[in-house]
Amino acid sequence: MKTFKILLLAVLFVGFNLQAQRLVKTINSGWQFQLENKDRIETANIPHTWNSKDAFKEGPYYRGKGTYQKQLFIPQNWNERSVFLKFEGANQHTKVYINDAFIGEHTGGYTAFIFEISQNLKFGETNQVRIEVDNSHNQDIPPLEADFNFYGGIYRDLELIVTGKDHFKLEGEAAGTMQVHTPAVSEELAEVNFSGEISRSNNKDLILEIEITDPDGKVVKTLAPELEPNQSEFSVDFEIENPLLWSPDQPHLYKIESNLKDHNSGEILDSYFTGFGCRWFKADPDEGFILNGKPIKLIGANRHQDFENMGNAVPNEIHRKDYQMIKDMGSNFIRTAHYPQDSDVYRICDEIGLLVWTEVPVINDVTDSEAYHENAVNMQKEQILQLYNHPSIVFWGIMNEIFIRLVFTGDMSEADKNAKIKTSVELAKKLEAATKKLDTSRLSVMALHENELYNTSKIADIPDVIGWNLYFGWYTPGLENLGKFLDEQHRRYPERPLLISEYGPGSDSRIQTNDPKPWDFSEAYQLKSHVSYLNQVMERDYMLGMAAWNFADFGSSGRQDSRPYINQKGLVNFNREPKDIYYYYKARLINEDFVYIAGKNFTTRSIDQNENVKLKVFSNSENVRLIVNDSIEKESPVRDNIAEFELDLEEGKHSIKAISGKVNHHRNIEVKFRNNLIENIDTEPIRINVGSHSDFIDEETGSIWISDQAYSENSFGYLDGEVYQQSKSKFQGTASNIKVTTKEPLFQTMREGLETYRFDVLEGNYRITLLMAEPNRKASTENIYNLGSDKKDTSDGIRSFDILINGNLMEKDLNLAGDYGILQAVELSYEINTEGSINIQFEPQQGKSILSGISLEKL
Ligand code: GCB
Repeated sequence: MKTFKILLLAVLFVGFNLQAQRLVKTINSGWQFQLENKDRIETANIPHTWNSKDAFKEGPYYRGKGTYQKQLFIPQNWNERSVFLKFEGANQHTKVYINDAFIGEHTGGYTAFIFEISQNLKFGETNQVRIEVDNSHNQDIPPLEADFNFYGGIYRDLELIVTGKDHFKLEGEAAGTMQVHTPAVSEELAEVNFSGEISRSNNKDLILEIEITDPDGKVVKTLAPELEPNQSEFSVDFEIENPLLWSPDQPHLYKIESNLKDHNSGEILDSYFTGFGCRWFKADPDEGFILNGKPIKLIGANRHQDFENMGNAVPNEIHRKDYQMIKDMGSNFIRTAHYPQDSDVYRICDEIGLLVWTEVPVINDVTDSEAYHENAVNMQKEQILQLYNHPSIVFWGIMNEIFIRLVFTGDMSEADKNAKIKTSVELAKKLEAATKKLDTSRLSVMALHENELYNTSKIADIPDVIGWNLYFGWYTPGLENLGKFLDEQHRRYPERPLLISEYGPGSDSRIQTNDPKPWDFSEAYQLKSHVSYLNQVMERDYMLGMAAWNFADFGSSGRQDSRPYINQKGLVNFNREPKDIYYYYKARLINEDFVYIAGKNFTTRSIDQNENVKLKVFSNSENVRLIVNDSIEKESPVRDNIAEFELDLEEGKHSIKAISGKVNHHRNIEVKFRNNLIENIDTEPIRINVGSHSDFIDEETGSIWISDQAYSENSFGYLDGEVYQQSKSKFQGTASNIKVTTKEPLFQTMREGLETYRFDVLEGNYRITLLMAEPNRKASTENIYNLGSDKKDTSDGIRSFDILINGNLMEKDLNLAGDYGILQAVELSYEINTEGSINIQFEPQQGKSILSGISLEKL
């Protein structure tokens, strides 16, 4: 009984509070979800997408309509209040119905939107909410196409907001228009303006109370501007003396809390809360980015919002974790490519100190329709109004690589090209104008791909700042060409502030080598490329900075890299497990002592007996000391934050400790001599990544498929053939997904025209497994990101060969394409008995033989 009374009191108390303040609550759980034309109804919790799985399978992922339904009980006493439904984001066209009445719709997948639903609710009763979301391709809605997935669904929080009938305006451009401006900021004084709109229900006498707190939580100002009866807009100016400035190092945040009260009863009708910061900045074409009067090189990454197995429906904790990881890496800059992200993201960047470039998803291509242009401009308006108060945001992005589709469409007529260019330039001007109309305090920016058309069309003259997405050493040759390109742009356009908005190669933590090459997807090549880019940007004062592409691997259903359907340019994996490169950035950027022995996934080294073990240690001190097996000491100087070591190690396990400054890092590595692999075959099979200079580490079994080698006596290797290179492709091997395997890279690299592979083993019983896949993909690909892939390989590609082992015919006329299909993983195992060495022979009947891997196991 006593408990009951306490409960009742608690309920009454909460009830009273609800009456008195703005109530914001999520209604994420327990929706009945159904895809159009499907019978199945499932219970779904928001954040939700219907594409978290099918975007990672062969063929197009589902783009269409999904319906969410739910019964919602609305308390009786809300009939005196205003009730809103707020979507933080749903992709990409949304319609809302309450009790079967149409409430409203919204176009665009990346900004928030809000509907007042009070007039359609039954109070004290259960209401039926139905939401239809559609992610079908629509020529009038950006983005039209891109190298990321357009996962459909209500993938960000869904909220109910309840206010008094008189309230701060929420309807309209989503999330209201309460803005904090800082028109003039210096170390001595910040001039601040706070303005907003009030929706009034009748002629109630209202009071507005505003309280400003400083970063230490101390109230520094209280204001109570007079409100005339019927006054629906307000604007107050105030000053902060000696403001604590906002910067990535010291992200000082002030806060504003405002309450709207009934003059007669004193009841709070609505409340609004926002943070803001005091800082000033500019982009200088010669001196780079200047924040609060001091130059700051912007260094950081781009970030997509999806996550392994979740698609874009990620909880807020993941947003926080990502940005914290980016911050911990030493970054001060982030680009939320290619669209506005969850509202929490910007709050987090304000709090932890990251400067932000946020952009609208106008990417790759445009449509010359009024509706498309209007939707694009609306997205920019919504983005700016919704995010205006965040001090972290310094750039509003208006377009990304808008000519890439045009450049890569071979058969477009000159007239069509010119029309495309014209409409793109017009849209850029509209976006620029819309941006400046809403915000003159920030910089507009556009990201370009490496093509002269942006200059000749003059589209690059429109925004304040230009970001180049540059992939030298990847899509175009030569890492060292970066600096030349930048200098040339700077010379030709001396008034244009420049930054690098994207750079970086793909990498796969399963692929390890000491001899990195472009397009081998090794972590070593990723390191080489990032070091070179960092060096070239750091030595150019005029460069504002750089953002790596990408913080994390992300879903891209059209991609055929070494992990299918994933863009692998991340500094961390899709599940945020760091790659080595993440630690390199730490060494390069953070201020505290840092040391890291590279090669997290390269701990077994299969080398020749006379070869040294090559080790790289990332550090931010001048020297690194290495202690090997608790005794031997070595020291190396640090260059570009890397100390390199060559260790003469015996076969077996070794403990390595690197010491730099006050910190150390430990790693165990194991050395295996290739010459002894044959001798040790009793205990361990030999596995070879045929046709590759890299080791492949199988994540699932832990097995290592070592890089290929030429045959030498008492050892093993190929006698002939050559490394397979798909015509016109930059990829090592084939730039295609290999089906029915998780060891794609092993099958993608191969040796062609091989006639003999030999193992000088002792007599005994063995199992030989041959791995192969037919790489000749005749179907053309339309995907511009699989650049240089074998688009026009029309050769009939027939290949058939016999396989003999020690003279015994194992396969007759093996035709991989015919027998298994192209790009299909094929494993063939044979048990044999031998008196001495093993000769595997490939006798071509038609075309050339092909081989991707061999394992040899003693039985
Ligand atoms: C770009 C695009 C980005 C792609 C990236 C890539 O330039 O802006 O969306 O993901 O290249 O990896 O090709």
